[in-house]
Amino acid sequence: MKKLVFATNNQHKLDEVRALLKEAGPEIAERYEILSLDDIGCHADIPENGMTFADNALQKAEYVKVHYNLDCFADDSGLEVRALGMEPGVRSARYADDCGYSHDDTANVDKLLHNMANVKERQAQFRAVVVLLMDGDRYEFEGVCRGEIGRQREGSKGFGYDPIFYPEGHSVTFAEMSMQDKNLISHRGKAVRQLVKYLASIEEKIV
Ligand code: ITT
Repeated sequence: MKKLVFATNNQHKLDEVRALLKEAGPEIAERYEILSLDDIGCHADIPENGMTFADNALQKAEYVKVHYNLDCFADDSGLEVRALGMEPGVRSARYADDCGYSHDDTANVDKLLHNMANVKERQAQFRAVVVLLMDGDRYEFEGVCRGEIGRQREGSKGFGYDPIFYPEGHSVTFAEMSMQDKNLISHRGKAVRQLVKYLASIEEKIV
């Protein structure tokens, strides 16, 4: 079984990605073991100060590669709101902290709802960029999920901005959906399915 580290401190991301790999079928799930940062004894607050999602995902993956010499991947993601000039974007996790240090989902959602209070145009999208560093090569996969920002929180599942995000064509928020239903349409689901497809193609070459 090949070990692949997912360089994240976010347990929700880890759960979503493990579910996506499991759904991909036994030929993938039985060939790859997804390790968390905890599993490899990494408790660092990995720096992510890039200008783009791709920069940050690479920074996180490279940290693991450099310090642990293990094949790994990382996800950097966030919410882009059209009326706010695509903010909070790469600052999504630390939106409510002007200094950009603390990560507080409740404060982030409060700030976004406040900034959108008088805004009619509610279009937004989640974006996820996944960078894989494996066998000396680097690969990048991206997923976008369009939708709208609600006027109040609905639902209690998921994390981050899930309670205020209505994916296009749905009348419920991500926080009202099961993880499986969210994964079918989400930014991360789209990016990780490409990653899985790539991992499957390598196995096809080896077998
Ligand atoms: P790691 O860096 O350790 O992976 P993180 O939560 O800090 O975990 P990011 O730096 O990529 O992750 O920030 C992503 C933020 O964007 C996240 O904290 C949420 O606020 C928001 N976000 C991303 N994907 C989301 C999703 O599927 N649902 C809700 N909010 C999401």
